[in-house]
Amino acid sequence: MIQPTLVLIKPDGLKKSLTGNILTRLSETKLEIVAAKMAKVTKDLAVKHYEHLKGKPFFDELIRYLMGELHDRKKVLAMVYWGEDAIQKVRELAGATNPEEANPVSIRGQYGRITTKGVYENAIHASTNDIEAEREIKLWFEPDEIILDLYPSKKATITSVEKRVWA
Ligand code: DAT
Ligand code: MG
Repeated sequence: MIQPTLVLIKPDGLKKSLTGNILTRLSETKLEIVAAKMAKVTKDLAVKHYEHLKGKPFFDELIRYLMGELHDRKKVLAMVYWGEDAIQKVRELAGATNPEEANPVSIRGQYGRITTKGVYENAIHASTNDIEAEREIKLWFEPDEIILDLYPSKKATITSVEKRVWA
């Protein structure tokens, strides 16, 4: 099945200069990158991204981790990979959630660690299924930031929106 998946290189991956290595590993999949940007992660975005983990003992620390507060890198590299079995291919390369249980040659097995506060710092996020991928892609990207029309979109006239423009 041809499908998209959301990939994030999380702040620990950026801080450890792993971007190139991780992108090289992901290129083994021969999937296409159809969207990419460096994104500042607000608390609201981090909480929405990990909303399925609300209530877990590590939740607050996980939000701080995704916001870059543990790594002095307040950003993530957000990308949409697209192609045949994209979700499973990227998950396989990423490895298990717990870096200690991940295959040692997977990205998380190679680069992940468990912090003293108990959060799995595992360098990369990858969607687990189609429903999650759609929710996450729509959370991180606007339709015009993606090269393909992945999901139905509509034209909207937005008035009185305040935003920064070049001075
Ligand atoms: P995944 O990122 O493999 O999809 P998830 O969605 O269950 O896993 O969890 C999101 C992140 O939360 C995960 O990448 C690391 C952290 N995490 C999950 N379970 C954890 C646990 N039991 N202890 C510490 N951190 C955990
Ligand atoms: Mg997940």
